[in-house]
Amino acid sequence: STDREWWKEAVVYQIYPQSFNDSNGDGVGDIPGIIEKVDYLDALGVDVVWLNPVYESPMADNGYDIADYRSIHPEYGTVNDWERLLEELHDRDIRLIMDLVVNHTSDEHEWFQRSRRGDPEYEDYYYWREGDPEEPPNNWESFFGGPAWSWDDEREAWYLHLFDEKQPDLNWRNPDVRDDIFDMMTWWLDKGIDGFRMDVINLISKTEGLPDGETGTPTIGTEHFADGPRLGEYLDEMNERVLSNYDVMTVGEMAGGMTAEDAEPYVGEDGPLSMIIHFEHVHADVGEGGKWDVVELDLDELRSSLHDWQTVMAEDGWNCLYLDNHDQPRAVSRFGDDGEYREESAKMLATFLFTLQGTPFVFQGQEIGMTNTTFEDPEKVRDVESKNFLNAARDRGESFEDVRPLLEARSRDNARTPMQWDDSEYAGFTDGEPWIHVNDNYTEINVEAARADGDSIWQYYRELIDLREEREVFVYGEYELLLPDHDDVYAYRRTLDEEALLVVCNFFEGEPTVELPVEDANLLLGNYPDLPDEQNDEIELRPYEARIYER
Ligand code: ISL
Ligand code: CA
Repeated sequence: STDREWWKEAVVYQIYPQSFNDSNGDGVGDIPGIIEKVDYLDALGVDVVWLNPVYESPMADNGYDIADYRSIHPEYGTVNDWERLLEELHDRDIRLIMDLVVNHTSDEHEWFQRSRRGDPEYEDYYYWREGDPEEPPNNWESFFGGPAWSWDDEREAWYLHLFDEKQPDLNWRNPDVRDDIFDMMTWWLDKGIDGFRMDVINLISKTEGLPDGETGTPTIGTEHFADGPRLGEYLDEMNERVLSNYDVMTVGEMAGGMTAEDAEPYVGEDGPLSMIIHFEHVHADVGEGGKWDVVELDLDELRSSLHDWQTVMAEDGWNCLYLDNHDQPRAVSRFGDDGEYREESAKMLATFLFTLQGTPFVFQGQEIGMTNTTFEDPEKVRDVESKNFLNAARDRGESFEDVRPLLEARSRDNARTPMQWDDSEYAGFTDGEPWIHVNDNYTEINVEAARADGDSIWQYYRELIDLREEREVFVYGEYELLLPDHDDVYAYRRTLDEEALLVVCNFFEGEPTVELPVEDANLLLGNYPDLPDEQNDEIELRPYEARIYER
């Protein structure tokens, strides 16, 4: 809906701390490294930083396995460093939202340690099941492959983990668990943060009795742990006891197949969440077999998903607009062209990201068109999900070379190679040996080069950020789909009182001609330097061309 809120007008920049900037040469990005770059964020013009987890962690899943919610991972710095970061951001009017990971903890968290010992205060903090150590309690699968249960020798029982075995699921049915989580959230909010991005928040309620799931789906059991029966109740309680006491932005990540219609109760005026990270549109190049089933981009699927979210959220709710994040391959490589048309297609994707209704999220490196990487050697693979996938393939008798194209298309490591700052060794990310390889293209694709070039992707992002700040129609304008069935082009109108925008994006290399009412309109921004000299309602689009007209 179009009620005014600061977070609707904001542009969010996502920082993956491990890969952003290393200040001390140990090869791992850190908080002092981020502080060195706050002026960079200010120059880009973003309003909010979403920081991926920086809490103490054994790093089985790069920080999504938290051992202590109230401390900073030593490799990233100290609580003092974190406080300095918050201050430096706030000094520049940039807000900070933290990652809230409360579907699970690390198995090294004190709660789990005490739970596995059978400490009466904590014994019910997780999902434990006794039984035959050879046979898991049900057939649920982990999102990272393999069974969702592991046997614990100490407690002599099974425990549930929807992700890695080092990420046991918290039992939200236990009111003490909720009390502890809500206290922890309050503790962070009282430090002055501006909100949370909530990790897989729709997995916190499971079907009573934990029944077997239907077989033949990519992650067996999903219907029993995604959008579970008490999800709404838990989120409302969180809102009432914690969130409603602050003016915050809350972004809920919802795994599984959440649709706009499903999302409605959680967002909107009285909902606990400002917006939802869903996965519908990023499935437009995913086949029925799930993530590793790589298919060609289906523009119709991408468009109809986004169109649906645009329409439903306009009534009540708000959209989170993203193409890239730390779990997704680079958008320019999957939805654009990371070869000949890298610049054009990255700008086209940015055009549509910034002109739909919602809050745009930019993932580090996206603003310079960073691309997917290559894995010449299995030793280069870092991510737990990719490693499991590779091991499972090998167990089936496939070789590394067999699955290498899939890793290069889909591994989460594609998003996690170091930020490319300049063309010096290791792209200026570190003076040491980076924890993950740097993409070979850093000599060409880097921040320094992009800022020096007046026509770069980086400058284009700057312009979009400025335009969005200057013209309310970008934020609050009503959305209306045009050319609904076009095979190659996504076009729409945005209107707010007297202001109107018309956006047209060519998603492919072809050069279609489309008919749109632009004769009396001005070209506000486009991704080709030269303007077409003759303006009428027939537009001949060039490869990956994007235009924003205003009337
Ligand atoms: O990334 C995925 C598939 O490649 C998803 O299954 C992903 O794991 C899911 O979207 C949840 O993601 C979030 O929670 C995970 C963590 O590994 C991700 O980095 C995080 O974004 C578990 O905490
Ligand atoms: Ca470091």
